[in-house]
Amino acid sequence: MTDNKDKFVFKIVIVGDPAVGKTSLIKKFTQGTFQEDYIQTIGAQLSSYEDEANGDKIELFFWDIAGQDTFHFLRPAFYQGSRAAIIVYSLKRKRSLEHVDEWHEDIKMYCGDLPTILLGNKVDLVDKKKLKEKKVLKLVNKQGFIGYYKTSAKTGEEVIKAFQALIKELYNKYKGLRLQ
Ligand code: G3D
Ligand code: MG
Repeated sequence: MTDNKDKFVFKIVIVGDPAVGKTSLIKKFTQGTFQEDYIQTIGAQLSSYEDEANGDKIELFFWDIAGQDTFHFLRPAFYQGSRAAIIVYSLKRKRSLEHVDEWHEDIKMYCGDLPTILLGNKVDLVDKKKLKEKKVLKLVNKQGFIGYYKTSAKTGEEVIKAFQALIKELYNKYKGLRLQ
């Protein structure tokens, strides 16, 4: 019998304003198999994670911005070769939501149309019943994000669910291409 199992390697970028919880979310998700490397020349923190779907291997590399100040010059290298993106804002900081559009523009400029999820992080610090979400839902719709989740890197709420949705989307997309 032939072994028809595939191996997929995906680069995923995680962007958003400083201190919204990008690094904490990656840590929370990749915990257990956590490995990290800091690529000083391009100011990125790299974490890897291994997953499986239908016996196929999926290897993920999360690229997280480390120094925000010098980031401007390093954008092309940071974004190059990404297959999906995660945009994070903080439910505690309104301004970080206003910048989501700009982060998305960046992604589109360097990578074209990537499967992207939006995370409203630090949900543990807010009263969910009091959140006004009309604006954000409109944005999700307009930008064509494949998902929107209110996460907490602290409690873990919705973290696995959000990341798994993105991984599933990627797997189905590339598995489909390979089967053609
Ligand atoms: P960044 O990578 O986007 O810059 P970090 O953000 O992951 O470094 O997080 C910034 C701060 O917010 C950290 O606190 C971190 O612990 C906190 N944080 C991140 N996510 C959450 C969350 O979901 N809930 C709560 N309550 N805090 C969160 P410090 O104090 O270390 O600066
Ligand atoms: Mg960080």
